[in-house]
Amino acid sequence: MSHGRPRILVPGKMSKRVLDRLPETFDLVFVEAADPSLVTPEMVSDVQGIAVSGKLPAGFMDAFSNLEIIANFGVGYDGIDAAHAAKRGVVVTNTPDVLTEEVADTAIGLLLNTVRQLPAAEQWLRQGRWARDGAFALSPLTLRGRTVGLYGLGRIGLAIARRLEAFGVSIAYHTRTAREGLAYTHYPTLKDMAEAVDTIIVIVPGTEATRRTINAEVLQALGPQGVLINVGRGTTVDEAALADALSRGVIAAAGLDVFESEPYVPEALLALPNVSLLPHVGSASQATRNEMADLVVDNLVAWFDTGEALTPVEETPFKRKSV
Ligand code: NAP
Ligand code: 8YV
Repeated sequence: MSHGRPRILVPGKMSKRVLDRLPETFDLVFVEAADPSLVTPEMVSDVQGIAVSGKLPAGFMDAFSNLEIIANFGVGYDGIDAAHAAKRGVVVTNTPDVLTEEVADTAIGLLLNTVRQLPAAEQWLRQGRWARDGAFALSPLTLRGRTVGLYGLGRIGLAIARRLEAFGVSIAYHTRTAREGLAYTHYPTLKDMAEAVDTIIVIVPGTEATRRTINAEVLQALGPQGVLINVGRGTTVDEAALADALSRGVIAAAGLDVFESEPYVPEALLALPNVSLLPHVGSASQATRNEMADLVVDNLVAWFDTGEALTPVEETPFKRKSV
């Protein structure tokens, strides 16, 4: 260990603000990716913390003998094997709350883009077609009179629901546990909710339990006026089933900010006119990304200063052993 300052490893890409702030408190070391074959003998015992944006598999954690903390840039930590970290006594932190309102704003924007075809309308104008060919076609869909089912009603889901109230739509949700004190209808199963609503917004974490749960059966239940919005994780949607449903009119339209194999988007989805696509920009304003970056760094500083992380994930509610 050098200079008595904890050594933090950054595998792969990381926010510039995190990289600017970390050297105030820590010694830094970098590898191109979270690949155990890139770990040098010095890193094995020197590295006490990792700051990561993206994937960090169990095998990479196991390469370090004195690892204490993994600070994830993002509230979703599906890229990190948190159960394995828990077994090893390594704390994992994420960035809840600071991005909630931004992601909820994005979800509403994507919903309106999808239902009212606003990106296509702008293209019509930019391509000179308004002057040449006349008015853009009326949108077959409207938000008016819709019933929106939120798949997930946590921090971000609730912020989306609060915004939807102002739009005058009916609101329902599916989670494993009903939330008390809310007027929204709770459905204990996703299929039952899909049958009852005409719009689903996915905002659950990407876990084994949510994996490909938006499948052919659920899309069939959503129906021909159905709209699917996904701002959670791409793994929650069976993308082949979705492309098939969109191409055959099983549902009407979809708006997607997240994909199973980012940054790659299935050709079958790119080819469809009734999909609005965004490149995972839910939290992507400078202001919100700055707050996320600060929380990554502040978690590491708090851990080594006070022995407690600010926002540990539920699997790793640990305190530091030696402060
Ligand atoms: P959160 O507060 O933990 O909420 C998660 C919600 O999902 C809870 O209502 C939870 O309710 C529900 N849920 C979890 N597992 C479920 C299951 N198997 N079946 C049904 N419901 C389930 O998380 P959050 O802060 O709102 O963030 C949610 C997710 O959004 C993140 O994990 C991340 O993947 C995604 N996200 C995306 C972007 C973006 O840029 N597009 C940005 C930020 C976050 P129960 O536990 O009662 O089931
Ligand atoms: C980020 C996100 O884009 O917080 C999350 O879970 O999906 C987004 O805010 C991502 O984590 C940064 O790579």
